[in-house]
Amino acid sequence: MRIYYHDNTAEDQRLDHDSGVEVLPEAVAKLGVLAYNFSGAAALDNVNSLAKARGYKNQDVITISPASMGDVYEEKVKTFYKEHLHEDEEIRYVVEGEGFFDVRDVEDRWVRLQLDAGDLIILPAGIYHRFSTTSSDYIKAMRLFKDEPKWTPLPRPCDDNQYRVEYVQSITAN
Ligand code: KMT
Ligand code: NI
Repeated sequence: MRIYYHDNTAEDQRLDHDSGVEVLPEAVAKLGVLAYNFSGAAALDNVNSLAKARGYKNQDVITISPASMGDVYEEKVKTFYKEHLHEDEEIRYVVEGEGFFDVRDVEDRWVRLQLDAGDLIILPAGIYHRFSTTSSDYIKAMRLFKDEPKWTPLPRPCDDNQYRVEYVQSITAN
């Protein structure tokens, strides 16, 4: 996993957009974002233990690529890249391929987390974020959820949303 500030240029979202300024794991932890790497023989056991500990009983696997999605791929990729939040955690484990998760920091800058196979990310409820495939156009990811998936993306702005308000309080309190 690499973490850096996005360069904020508007070219193809699938490019690296690396500003050259690295962001430390501790800095993203302060945003409530948790990142892990589970690889090797025990990887799936580790993912399952984490899921269990957080009360996630269900999972599915999504493959995002032109081969698996056909004509709707381009459209889906654009949709994932629209800034939004959720009222629940978003947990993703990269099984194969790679992807970018961009999250807003306290100064509203985009922090980009480039995830590779074995990387797992937990985004807290209420954080503004977006997702993109990379120039490889391929990711296979496990999505963990409790009962019914609550993945409805609420587009920015939704600053008065209760989960947003609580999230902002949680990161400004420390
Ligand atoms: C999301 O919510 O943006 C996604 O699920 C993206 C695909 S999972 C790598
Ligand atoms: Ni999301």
